[in-house]
Amino acid sequence: KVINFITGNKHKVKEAKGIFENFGIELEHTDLGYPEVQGELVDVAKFGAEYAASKLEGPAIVEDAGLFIKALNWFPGTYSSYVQETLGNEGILKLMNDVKDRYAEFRSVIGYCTPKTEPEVFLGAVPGHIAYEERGNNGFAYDPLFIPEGYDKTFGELTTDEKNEFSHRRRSLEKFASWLNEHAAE
Ligand code: ITT
Ligand code: NA
Repeated sequence: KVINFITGNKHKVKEAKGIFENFGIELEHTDLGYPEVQGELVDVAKFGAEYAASKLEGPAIVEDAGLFIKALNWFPGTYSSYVQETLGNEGILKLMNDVKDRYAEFRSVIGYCTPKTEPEVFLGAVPGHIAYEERGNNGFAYDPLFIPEGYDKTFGELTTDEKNEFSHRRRSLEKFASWLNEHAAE
């Protein structure tokens, strides 16, 4: 099976390719620049997938992801792209200065749609903590800040393969892959 992943983020493509190898799905990448409505991850993913499927005239997935920090009322959450480009990781660390409760989670929602069907969504999350400083050069964006539960390394210090074993993206894509293998007639 070949699935088209619509994203402007090449790091996501690399991770998704590694994950799909386990499920016999081949990934094609198209950077369509789909319009992103502001809102809940699920709604963004549904809208994006529907748009992509109709544009490409074929099955497509998109992903909307974000970092949700408990002590900041789950900020940056659905604003994660904008906040990464403006405040950046240094800005997040400043907001977390003196904050003891460092609980956070990464969330990923995959939206899947075909020209003939309604969009489906698949959710994945990974719990963890915000580090006190950026650590590691692997991964991207918020990875150097995020220490997954049960580890003492950040995602920035793990290899792509290690992150792919249990990341939010692994979890959402794995749900999608299982669903596809059960349902896909195309
Ligand atoms: P597309 O929407 O084109 O797929 P994007 O980079 O805008 O790419 P998102 O809106 O899903 O992706 O992500 C929101 C922000 O969270 C953005 O700054 C991402 O770089 C960041 N992000 C997403 N997944 C991440 C991960 O696994 N590790 C670190 N940062 C991540
Ligand atoms: Na985005």
